[in-house]
Amino acid sequence: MKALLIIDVQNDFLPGGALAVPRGDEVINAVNLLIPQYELVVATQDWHPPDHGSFAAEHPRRGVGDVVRLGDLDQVLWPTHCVQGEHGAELSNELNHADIHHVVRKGTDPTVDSYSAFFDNARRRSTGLAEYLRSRGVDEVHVAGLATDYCVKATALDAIDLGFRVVLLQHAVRGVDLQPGDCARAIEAMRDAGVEIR
Ligand code: VGL
Ligand code: ZN
Repeated sequence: MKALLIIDVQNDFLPGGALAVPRGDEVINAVNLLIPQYELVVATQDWHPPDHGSFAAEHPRRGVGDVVRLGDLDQVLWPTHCVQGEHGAELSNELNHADIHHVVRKGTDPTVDSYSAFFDNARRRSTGLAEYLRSRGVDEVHVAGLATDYCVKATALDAIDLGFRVVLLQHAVRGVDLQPGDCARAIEAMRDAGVEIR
């Protein structure tokens, strides 16, 4: 049984948002066309407290794109985005919400970022998504959404580690490309790990 994972199609990652992914809006129509092809559809929401440690505003003398230490991990600093309860954190209202069965929220701990839908970046806590999927007989996940080089990549790699078959739906993802080539490298890393690029 396969499930569709729709990663972070939230206002702040779309044009006009705080952390707009270039051409991020192009995934909306692609995802809406995919949804009816799946019996189980899960969406994720990046869901940060206002003082999240990934926000440049929390680090005096540092700016967006700088890398700092957060806990024991390297952390890219982002503009303030996807703050819990704010418009930027809402799933796009152009998405077909009626057929999304479950929503996973991540990034709630201010001391660690959480790119993957399964675990925080330090792997201290699970979101419960793997258990949710397994309890419904899911053995294959198809990944779409934003951003290819961050949350999509982390989710696909964790899904492989957790033993799922994983397909990246290339036409339905877009990435940040902070450094040119990041998205291409992310796709190669997913392919090398055993993700089917489709
Ligand atoms: C994401 C950067 C910061 C993502 C989330 O959804 O890929 N990227 N927070
Ligand atoms: Zn975030």
